[in-house]
Amino acid sequence: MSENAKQHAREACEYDVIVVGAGFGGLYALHKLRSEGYSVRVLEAGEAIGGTWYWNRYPGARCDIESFQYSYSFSDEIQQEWEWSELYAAQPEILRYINYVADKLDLRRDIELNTQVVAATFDDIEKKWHVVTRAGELLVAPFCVMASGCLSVPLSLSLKGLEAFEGQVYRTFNWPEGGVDLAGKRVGLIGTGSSGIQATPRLAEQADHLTVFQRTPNFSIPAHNRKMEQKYARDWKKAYRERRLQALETKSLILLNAGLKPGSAVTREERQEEFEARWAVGGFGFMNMFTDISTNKEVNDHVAEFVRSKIVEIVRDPVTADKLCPKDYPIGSKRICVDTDYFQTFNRPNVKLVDIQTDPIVTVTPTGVRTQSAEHQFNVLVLATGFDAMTGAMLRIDITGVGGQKLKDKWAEGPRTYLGMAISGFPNMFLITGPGSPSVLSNMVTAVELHVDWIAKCIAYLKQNEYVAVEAEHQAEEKWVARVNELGNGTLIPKGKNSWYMGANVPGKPRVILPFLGGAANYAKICEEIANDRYSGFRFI
Ligand code: NA7
Repeated sequence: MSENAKQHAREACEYDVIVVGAGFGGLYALHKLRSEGYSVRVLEAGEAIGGTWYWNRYPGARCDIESFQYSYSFSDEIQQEWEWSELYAAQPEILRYINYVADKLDLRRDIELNTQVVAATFDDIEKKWHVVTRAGELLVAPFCVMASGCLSVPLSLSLKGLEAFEGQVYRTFNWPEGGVDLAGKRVGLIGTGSSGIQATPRLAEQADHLTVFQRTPNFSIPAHNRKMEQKYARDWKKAYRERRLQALETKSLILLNAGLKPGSAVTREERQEEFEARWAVGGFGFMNMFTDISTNKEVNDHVAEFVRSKIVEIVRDPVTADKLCPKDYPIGSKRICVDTDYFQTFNRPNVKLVDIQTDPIVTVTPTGVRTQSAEHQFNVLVLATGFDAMTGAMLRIDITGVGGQKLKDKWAEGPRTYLGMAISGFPNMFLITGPGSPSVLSNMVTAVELHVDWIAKCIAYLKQNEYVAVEAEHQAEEKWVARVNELGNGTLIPKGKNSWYMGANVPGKPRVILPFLGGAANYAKICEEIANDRYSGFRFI
């Protein structure tokens, strides 16, 4: 460390823990670690708290896990007090909930907004992280908790001609607060992932005309969202404790009435009946009806065929219906979508689908988009083109570990973590829902609680034993990475098309399986066993 840096460090603000990000993960980390007596500072790039739910305020933004489950479980008072108005809450309601929690737990006093972390360097002599913000502020702490999100770095789409477009360009990731008046406007939407699929029906209602540019059609299951029924809410609140415990036993940390049989063990007719029943209920339960949908190609093909038959049934124009049918990748290998009236929207007279696989975009023009075969005129372009998932937020910070090792070098061939929570060579840095953990394949709110609780316990163990640092061992990390790859390769996920699960949506990003596919309940047990085994695979200093 240079003399200059040492001088800065002396002037810096010192805390026990620095938390990066004030979304679900960072807020719970603050609450938990502060209640254990540590001084905690949360640094948040946005001008308000909420993370994903602060930024993604596009029309139609909504959670696709039921809100009774996609909410904190650590406080019974909170889960009893808060009232959800719909089965699947929309973004404004989730953001209100997050703010209510922050106020109730008096979290704001330890959060610095408008504070983007640009660098973090481990001082191996002091055993402390030196964290630098964009404004040049330096904060020092022995522990760093990275709650920077899995889908928080949007892809900057390099579309030829975009800068010359004379209308407005909006990104779903950063939709203007207060909304956009689309009345009388011709809108072009690029991207048909979850964001595009949720936005499509709302944009179509508001705009004069909507053109959806689709590169890869997506599988989407109807949400069948509805206003919260009193009885449903009462039942949940009464049974909350046991239902939360049951959810912890599932592979996604979500109660989805998961089927216990493999699809391969029943006849095609029985499967068909189950497909219909699950489609009628809607949501992610559809993908959990059989145990082998993500591993057995024949079963997977059958499920995919059923969803295509539904698309063809819903969409009246057979050419559009055919374009909307995903045909060349397994269902579930790309993140499945849950929608409200997505396919139905293509029956509206003011909505058009352009398949850019067969009719590619040539350029954006000042007045619209030119594809190979046509000129499309727009006043507004909406980009819903996705994120640098799971590693983007870590890698945009200049993170330096022991011996000057850069995280971006260490992860050049793909992320390497132990349990998705720790990185060898980067002591005292913890990741919340990092790559190598089930993370995005599970209920993220429960997943962050599990990680934060584990981290708090690990720090307590370190303190009790008078250590100053904890680090994943290289060997343990190697074995974990191999296990994550092996589990992933045993599924159909690597066959996904441009899937962000594999980093395949980002040009030049290494193609590796990012989440742990062994199931979240199994994963939680492994983490617990490791903790009980005096943190095997970790080295304490
Ligand atoms: P996604 O799911 O990554 O979707 C991005 C969409 O944008 C997808 O349809 C992409 O097509 C499309 N895309 C990306 N780049 C381009 C270019 N260059 N040209 C045309 N189309 C493009 O992101 P979302 O925001 O919808 O959802 C992210 C997660 O948030 C979601 O999974 C939930 O967990 C919540 P592609 O499929 O790559 O061909």
